[in-house]
Amino acid sequence: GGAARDDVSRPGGPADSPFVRACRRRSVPHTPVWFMRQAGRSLPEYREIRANVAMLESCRRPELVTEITLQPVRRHNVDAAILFSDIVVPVAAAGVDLDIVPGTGPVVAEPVRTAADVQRIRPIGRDDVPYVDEAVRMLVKELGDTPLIGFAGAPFTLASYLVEGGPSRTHAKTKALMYGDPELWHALAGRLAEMTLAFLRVQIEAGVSAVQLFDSWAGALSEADYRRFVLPHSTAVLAGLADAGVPRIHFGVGTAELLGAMGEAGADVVGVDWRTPLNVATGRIGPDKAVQGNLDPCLLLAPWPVIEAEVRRILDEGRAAPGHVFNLGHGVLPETDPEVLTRVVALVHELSTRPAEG
Ligand code: 1CP
Repeated sequence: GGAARDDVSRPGGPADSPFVRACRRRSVPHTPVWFMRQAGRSLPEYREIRANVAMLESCRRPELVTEITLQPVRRHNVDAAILFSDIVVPVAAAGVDLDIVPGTGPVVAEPVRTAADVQRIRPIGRDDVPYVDEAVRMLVKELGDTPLIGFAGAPFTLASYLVEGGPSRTHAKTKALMYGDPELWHALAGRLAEMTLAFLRVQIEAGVSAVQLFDSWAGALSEADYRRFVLPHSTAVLAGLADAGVPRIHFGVGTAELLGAMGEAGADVVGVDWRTPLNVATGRIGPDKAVQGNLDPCLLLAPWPVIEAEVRRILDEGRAAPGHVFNLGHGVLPETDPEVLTRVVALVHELSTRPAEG
């Protein structure tokens, strides 16, 4: 509704935060920073609260989602919160029988093979994910001026779990379906795009300040295949949110060759992993989009002086972009010392603080 949007657009509010301003390529008091998987197993308070609750179950309890989402914000002074959830939450809500297995990840009981399997993936709306709507509303109140990022999995990455039946290194079954039966592939990806668009709209209606579309495994494809099999569907999601009023971040791993195409899908911000320096990435993405990244999560296990030098390098390379959101190149590893994350936030803020304008 208009009232809610007006409220969050107030000066100093989440829509005017350094994070959202950087996404929109506006001036910022400091480079904003958050971490993919900032909520999770690196935090003892997370391990404690999750001890007796299964992953999917925890995503369906708004009070628990709120507490887990706030944990890294309290601890690290990050510039944004990300909703605690998983990319398969809307897929389960659409009627697919799946579970998140500890130590493995999402496992699908009956992998998608036929047009009938695709038909069984039901359209979703707010009433299918009331716990997400409720958690976002609670969080927006609790977070005050700190923006909340909503997210979803992109059609290719979701399709990979559905076709493989679980995590995969090669995505061989997914590619076999894509190359062998393009019509079925497009039916599946099209349906997942509709689901994802609806799911992100629920989060935006409930008040998130930005959305991130995770196409974590898109880097498995050549640019030509990405453009043919994936880009139209990711575009349906991101370009479909052009009127939604919040910045759209599009992220994948190993996507050096895809950065330009991923930006074309309708992103305001393109996520970059550690393999591509941010100045090189900006050359590929173009001057009209911000970048997010790109510290190697493994570097957080190195001695502090090594981390400090890398943070400096990334901030320097990020100056080539019209907007930079500092992040890792992929998610926080569970063995990361959380105190190192807190120090990185402080260092990014200190090194990037600019004198006030005017
Ligand atoms: O029991 C547990 O604790 C399971 C571990 C776990 C957690 C903490 C999983 C299973 N998902 C999550 C939360 C989660 N998933 C978040 C948390 C929010 C935050 O960042 O703080 C997010 C953003 C996701 C999204 C997600 N899930 C992605 C995209 C991001 C990425 O890392 O690339 C993907 C690919 C998944 C699938 C998934 N879910 C869980 C695992 C272990 C995996 C990966 C499995 C694989 O390797 O394929």
